Amino acid sequence: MPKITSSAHVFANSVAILDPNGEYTYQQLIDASNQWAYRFLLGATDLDGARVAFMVQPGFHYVAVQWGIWKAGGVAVPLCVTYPIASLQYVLEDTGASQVVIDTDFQEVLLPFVSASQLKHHLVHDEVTPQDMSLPEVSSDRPAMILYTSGTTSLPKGVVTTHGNIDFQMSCLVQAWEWKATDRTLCILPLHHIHGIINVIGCSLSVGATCEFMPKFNAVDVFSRLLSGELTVFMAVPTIYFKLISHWDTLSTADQHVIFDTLLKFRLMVSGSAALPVSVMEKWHIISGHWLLERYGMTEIAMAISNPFHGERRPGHVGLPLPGVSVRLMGDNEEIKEELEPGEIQIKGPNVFQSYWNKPSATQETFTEDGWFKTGDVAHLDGGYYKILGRSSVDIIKSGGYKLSALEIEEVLRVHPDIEDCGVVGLPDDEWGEVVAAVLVLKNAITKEEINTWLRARLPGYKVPRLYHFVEELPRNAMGKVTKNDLKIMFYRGSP
Ligand code: MCA
Ligand code: AMP
Repeated sequence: MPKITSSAHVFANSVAILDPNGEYTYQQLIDASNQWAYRFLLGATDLDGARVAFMVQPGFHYVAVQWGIWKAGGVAVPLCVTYPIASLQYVLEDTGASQVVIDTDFQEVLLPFVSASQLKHHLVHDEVTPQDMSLPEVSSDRPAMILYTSGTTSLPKGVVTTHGNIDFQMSCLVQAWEWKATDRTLCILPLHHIHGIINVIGCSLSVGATCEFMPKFNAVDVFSRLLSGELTVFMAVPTIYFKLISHWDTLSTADQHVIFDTLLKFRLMVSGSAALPVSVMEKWHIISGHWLLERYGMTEIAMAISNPFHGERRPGHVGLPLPGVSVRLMGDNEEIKEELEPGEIQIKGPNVFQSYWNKPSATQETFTEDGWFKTGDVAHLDGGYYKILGRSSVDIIKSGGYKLSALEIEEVLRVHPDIEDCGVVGLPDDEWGEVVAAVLVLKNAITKEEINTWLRARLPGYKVPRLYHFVEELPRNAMGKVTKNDLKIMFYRGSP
């Protein structure tokens, strides 16, 4: 059985979860996840790696379903709660999910497809008769989870991690950041990505701490929870810190003092998923007295590099390798880079994923012959601390902490009957890190609003371009390839 689910017995009577519906102990989590496991098993002894997808609001039921899938020997596939049906259908079909769990709020979007495709489905709030069965032994090398990540291919790839990967990813952070049973954290992140799943929920519940859920980010509500004086650990992406800072700027000096005094009592505040601007780190220090701990991760490896819990947290740097994780910087000519020389970050260790789902050649291409995972991120070492310098692909965009593929957005835009051709780029932005911008060649006149309405039925909101520029022809190099830097320049000159 996965370690996080078995260690829960030690903390049986402690509060595990607080969500908008109430407070739940670890014992309640154990009982509910056992019942989910029995429901998934449908009389079988082991799901043997069958994929179970779930579209469940962040909170107690989300965790109970996730643990239930793991206990039954299945592979958990969390679905993004803001995906339109086209994106949900892609994940369900790509994973070949055999069962789906649907929360009340998502029946309208998911149920018609699930019923039409005759997928076995469970509604979170269905009345079921409690059962008692034995559960399978699930070894640590078996797949546990598939998360979808965008990359340099047009369609997102499923990243398969094993129970062993997940156990290590959590225990490594528990050790590095000194998680304790007395901790209490607030989860405001989406639960189809590592940041929320491993760093926030996984770490807190693996040590017997309490995890509070706020299903939708809102600066006013987050400040009110931070000010409760009950929380000890907070984790977010830079965009969230930016939004909190913007709200703080509107408050009275008296309120700002109260915030400082309360936030100072936190044990740890972390930023990650995208580069933390030095200005945000400095402003947050003024607001809270904390130097944010910045760390570096990726869906395929979870966390790999982190500023220290004790010691210098260096602005603009992501820190040092985490315990048990090996990091090297590799040059174009297969030479390991020294201090201040840029190279690709490559990673080895028990944190590294098993494979891309059903994509053996993509899996093989992403590892070196001697087994290092190639991240595609470029960094240099500066006095022992890693500093991220950029990415090897212009087609990857980081916006609000989400990794987006320009190629995926282009593919969808090209399907539009009034669009002849297009090029998508990421433009630097103080709040979002980057914003998605599209240059379009039109066949017929169409407005930005019409394009966005059409796109929102096909892509989640965070992948939809914020800026458009219309041209007669896309700029190309001698090889006929669209020159993305020229596209970026069009926006700096101003969009019509
Ligand atoms: C939402 N909007 C965006 C984005 N997201 N615009 C540009 N880029 C985005 N990424 C737009 C919406 O479409 C909407 O526009 C408006 O912003 C408000 O939307 P809403 O959803 O209400 O935004 P929000 O709630 O303010 O969301 C901001 C957010 C969210 C909380 C920062 O983006 C978020 O939760 N980001 C975290 C992502 C994350 O966890 N990444 C981790 C993956 P309109 O009003 O026009 O409709 S990376 C990872 O896991 C690795 C391992 C790692 O290192 O951590
Ligand atoms: P994802 O695969 O969605 O998890 O995104 C992983 C990518 O986010 C990495 O490959 C980096 O490009 C980026 N990233 C994560 N943390 C940081 C950070 N602290 N600074 C800069 N980039 C980061």
